[in-house]
Amino acid sequence: MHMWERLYASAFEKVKANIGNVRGVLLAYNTNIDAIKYLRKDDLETRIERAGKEETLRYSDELPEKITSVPQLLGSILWSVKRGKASELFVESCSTRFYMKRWGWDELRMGGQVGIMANLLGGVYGVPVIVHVPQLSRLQAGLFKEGPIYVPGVEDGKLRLVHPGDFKGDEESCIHYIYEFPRGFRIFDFESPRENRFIGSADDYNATLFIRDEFRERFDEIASKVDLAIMSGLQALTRENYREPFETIRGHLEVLNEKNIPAHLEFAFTPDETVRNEILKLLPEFWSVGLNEVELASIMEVMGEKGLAEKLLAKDPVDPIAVTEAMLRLAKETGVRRIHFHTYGYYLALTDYRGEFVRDALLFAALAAASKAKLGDVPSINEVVQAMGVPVNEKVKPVEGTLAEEYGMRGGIAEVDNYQLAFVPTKIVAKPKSTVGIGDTISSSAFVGEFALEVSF
Ligand code: 8BR
Ligand code: 8BR
Ligand code: GLC
Repeated sequence: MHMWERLYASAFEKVKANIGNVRGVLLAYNTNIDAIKYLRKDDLETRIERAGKEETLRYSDELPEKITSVPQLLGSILWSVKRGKASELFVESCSTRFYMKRWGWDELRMGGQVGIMANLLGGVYGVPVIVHVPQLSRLQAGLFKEGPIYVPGVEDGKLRLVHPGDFKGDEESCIHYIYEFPRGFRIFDFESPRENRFIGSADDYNATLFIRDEFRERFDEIASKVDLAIMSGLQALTRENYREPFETIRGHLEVLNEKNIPAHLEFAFTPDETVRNEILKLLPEFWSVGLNEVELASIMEVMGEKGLAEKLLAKDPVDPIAVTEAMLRLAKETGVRRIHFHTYGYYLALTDYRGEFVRDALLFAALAAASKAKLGDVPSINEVVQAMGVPVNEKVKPVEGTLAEEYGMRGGIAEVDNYQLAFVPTKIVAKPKSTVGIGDTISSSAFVGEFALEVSF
């Protein structure tokens, strides 16, 4: 059998056997509802004509900062389609929110890094999770899977953990409208080079990183129930509003570090450069960080590494030497102990510790990602096994060759500048159902999978 197929099979068995060792994972901060609409050419064209084609097309050249009108919404969708690139903007105007609501959706799905990871870790892997849900409406509660998924509440001065479905109360719904399009989607003279989505978020809580009282007042108690933490949701903050949430997060990280609880930051594209810089300053408090090529390039930019940033975006598949150099720069600058990079076709992890379990956790994550791409959701651990049938991406052969030549990599593991570099070629689903949330699936499976294997040693 092909070496990678063998490694895939054994990694899956090992992670599956050990994932139950994890006592609990804290997930904070962003949870929302994703209303997914699969775009149709005729429908979109008619809407653009009606809203005013000329004005709409202007926004397809340059994204607005936020959405305050229907032409801005439709133009931003076109911006994504034209480039095959993801983008996410806050929708401020009520009339545009109402327009999106009437336009409708094909599917309601759990959204936000926290929500997606909660359903995967708690609902599929059976790992207990405590989740931060800024607003828990009945609609939001209904999207949580069964399983050891908990939200904290305070009753008679006591902290109580309940499944979101048992939460008494009905708060607001934070809805993100996800407009998905396939590779080759044609509209007017444009054709999308790859599948992707545009997100318009009608959400007044996650965008400003609203943090619930239970998490402000009882964080110590909450943290004492977990082994690991994953944080995300800092991406929509701006230079005007980041200060207060950052202070709270810094406090949370202090508590986690005092208790020796490794915290992972799931990076997401952060358009505001000031906020990106502040995240960089916060990274030394994290054990681990997860990101893709666009996100790594955006960090290299604020670190003054423009040349590296350009190299990261120049080739497909992404040049692994540029990635490794960028990861080394980031690790040395911040002291973060683990950097997990994912891109279309392969993942890399740079760690200041060694062991095959790092690579094995990446392999497990790639199976979960293929399942998520194929079905839009990971329904059960059995579906993760099914992904074993998806072929390993042949296009990354040269990537593996380059790593072997440059760093003497063998079996996906090399030693680089006193760090371990782990590599895996991923399985790519030819016709994915949707693209949203695959990154979260990859990062959480790898981080928690790695810990499960490590503690079993
Ligand atoms: P991928 O689809 O390959 O991930 O790259 C598309 C990238 O577009 C996203 O990763 C993200 O970096 C970027 N993006 C997002 Br999301 N929002 C954006 C925005 N408001 N402006 C410009 N780029 C954005
Ligand atoms: P981000 O949204 O954070 O960029 O994560 C997306 C990741 O999903 C990519 O890095 C890639 O590894 C993975 N992915 C994509 Br996009 N399409 C996939 C597919 N069809 N099959 C498997 N993985 C995919
Ligand atoms: C962002 C979006 C959310 C989506 C998630 C997927 O957090 O706001 O709607 O579910 O990304 O990664």
